[in-house]
Amino acid sequence: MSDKPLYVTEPALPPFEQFEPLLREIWASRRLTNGGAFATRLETELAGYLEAPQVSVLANGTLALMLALKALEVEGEVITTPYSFVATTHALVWSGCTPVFADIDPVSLNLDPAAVEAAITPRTRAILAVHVYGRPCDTAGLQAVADRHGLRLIYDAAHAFGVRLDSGSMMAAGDAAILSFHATKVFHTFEGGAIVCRDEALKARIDLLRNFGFKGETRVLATGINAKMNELQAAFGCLTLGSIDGEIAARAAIAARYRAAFAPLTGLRLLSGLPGVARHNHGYFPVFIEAGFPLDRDALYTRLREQGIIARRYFYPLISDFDMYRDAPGADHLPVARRMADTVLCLPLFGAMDDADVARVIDAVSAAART
Ligand code: T4K
Repeated sequence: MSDKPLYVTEPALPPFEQFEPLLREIWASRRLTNGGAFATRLETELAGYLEAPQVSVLANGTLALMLALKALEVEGEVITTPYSFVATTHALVWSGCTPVFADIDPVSLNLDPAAVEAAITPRTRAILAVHVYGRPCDTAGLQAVADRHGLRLIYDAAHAFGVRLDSGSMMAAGDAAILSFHATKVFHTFEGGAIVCRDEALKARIDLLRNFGFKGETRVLATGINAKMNELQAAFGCLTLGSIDGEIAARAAIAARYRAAFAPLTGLRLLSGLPGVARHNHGYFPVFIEAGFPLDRDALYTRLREQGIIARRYFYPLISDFDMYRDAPGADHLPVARRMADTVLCLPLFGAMDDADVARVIDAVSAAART
């Protein structure tokens, strides 16, 4: 059996020869960034693929969050989830907002609309929800809360690329959604991100903000930032968008093998599918190590690591447990999120895993279950 490290993910990479002609095009054009041809093409192609009217490609997902908040003029308190990657909350603070944590729903693992409504104060201006692991939020429930209280609703859809709903595009909900195209994501551009929205004027504002606020050569209309996607990133995205459905299908097949192998194990809980999801993207494979499993979560994490299987505890600790957020409103009462964070383990899942890799994970977890 191989002892090479098996990481939680591995970026999908096309054969290098396929990238080379695109590199040559960039070299020939000498246009490296600032709204080049590949960035423009990627926006058009993503709009088609994601069924999203307006797409702005950006340098990364964190800047996408910051720009969405800025473009929508969000200030004051923003209700958000503690069960996410820390960038979700960091972006709020970088944007001058005050994060307020609300608990998550135990099934979707996303913000519970009732908990959001209970956390609203006269200072609340927006909701920043996350489709964690690509599992859709209760978008109707959250929109109803936002509408009742006149709040902006932004989705951190960093994990949700390629998820399809029976009802249509996952990207249609809220005022805007952001995506991450980081190397660890199902669809990636090394680093990268995007904001998706319906409103043409909002896209125009985002495009202004991502380039320092410049309108033409001499006018600066807003305090923008540099959040542009460069041509290398964009060309890579144009190339790999063509193979993304294959990547997702390969992941789906591995996830199905995991589910079949792990379903009989006592104390290892798999997530149930959510109604209305036509296609999941299998960006992550979280399992929850509960009473009845012979090892606790951290012991299983260590056991797998000793065998070169580098699973990850996404998302532990809760964001609200990091020092800078401990005293934030809501941080002291998040029982559902805490239970999930304390029991979760994300197993390796990526399209290039071969049969032996998959068997290695299944065998290691099954052996631990017999400890
Ligand atoms: N919102 C949400 C909900 C997010 O999850 C994220 C990012 C963001 C916002 C912010 O988006 P970005 O600004 O990042 O675009 C990783 C990623 O850095 C981060 O993008 C991601 N979420 C988060 C969930 O995971 P780490 O610190 O766990 O990454 P790292 O370097 O430990 O990588 C994990 C494994 O992946 C490695 O053990 C090996 C493999 N790997 C990683 C990289 C970078 C590779 O094989 N090749 C690589 O190039 O944060």
